[in-house]
Amino acid sequence: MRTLRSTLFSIAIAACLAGAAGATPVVFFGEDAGLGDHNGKLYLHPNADAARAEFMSHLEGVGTEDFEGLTRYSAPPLNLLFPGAGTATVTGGGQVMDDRFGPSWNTAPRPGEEFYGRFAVSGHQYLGQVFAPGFSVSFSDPVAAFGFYATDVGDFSGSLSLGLVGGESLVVDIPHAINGNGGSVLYMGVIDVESPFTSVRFQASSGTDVFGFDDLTVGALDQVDQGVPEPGTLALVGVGLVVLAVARRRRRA
Ligand SMILES: [Ca+2]
Ligand SMILES: [Ca+2]
Ligand SMILES: [Ca+2]
Repeated sequence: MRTLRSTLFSIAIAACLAGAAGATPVVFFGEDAGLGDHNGKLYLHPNADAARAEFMSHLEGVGTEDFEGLTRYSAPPLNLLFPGAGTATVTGGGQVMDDRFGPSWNTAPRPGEEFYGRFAVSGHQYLGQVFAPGFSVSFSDPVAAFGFYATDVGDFSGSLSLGLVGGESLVVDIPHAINGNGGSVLYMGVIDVESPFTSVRFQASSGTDVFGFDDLTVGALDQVDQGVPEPGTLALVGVGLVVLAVARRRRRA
């Protein structure tokens, strides 16, 4: 109990400091538990979809990369175009996968349309075989919004977080399950109108997890509406999310 209380206290202090610095991004997050590796693709993921819908409701005219138009097995660096926000370069590991097939070194068809818990959320193609820490995206111009679906995050110990680089660089916790079922689906979106960022970089506390990503959305500052909650409210929402994550991790422990 002592640990939880001091953790919450630290979080509250951190939230206040973040609020004072005016650099708190708005975070939209939802996660649906997977069926386990080798048990097929999770087609219904209402929590993740709800987070995406809320994130997208604050954006207008943004582009989303669904990986359907890219050549199967092409690998980073990948150059992507996001209308109204410029170009983006994906670097790091992974390859464009089709979930009806395995990766380039094992192209046998996958009847369950999942490969060790990873699959496309839209269509059949996605950025797969991404090993921790994940990948980085650098933008041609500063952006204020970034969102993505990820599959198979957290079926090992270790947590994944997202660094926003440029402006006021900071790391945003991704409150995903730890040691959960393989094949989970999560959505996370961040909007930071006060501190647009020039790149995002995933960071992992452990190197054993492998992920899939799909439907990357990027928004410039002028594509974000003015209805985004004030940072004060946000700090509270952030505390709520972290408290939930802490409680969940404690339950698992
Ligand atoms: Ca896709
Ligand atoms: Ca897995
Ligand atoms: Ca995984």
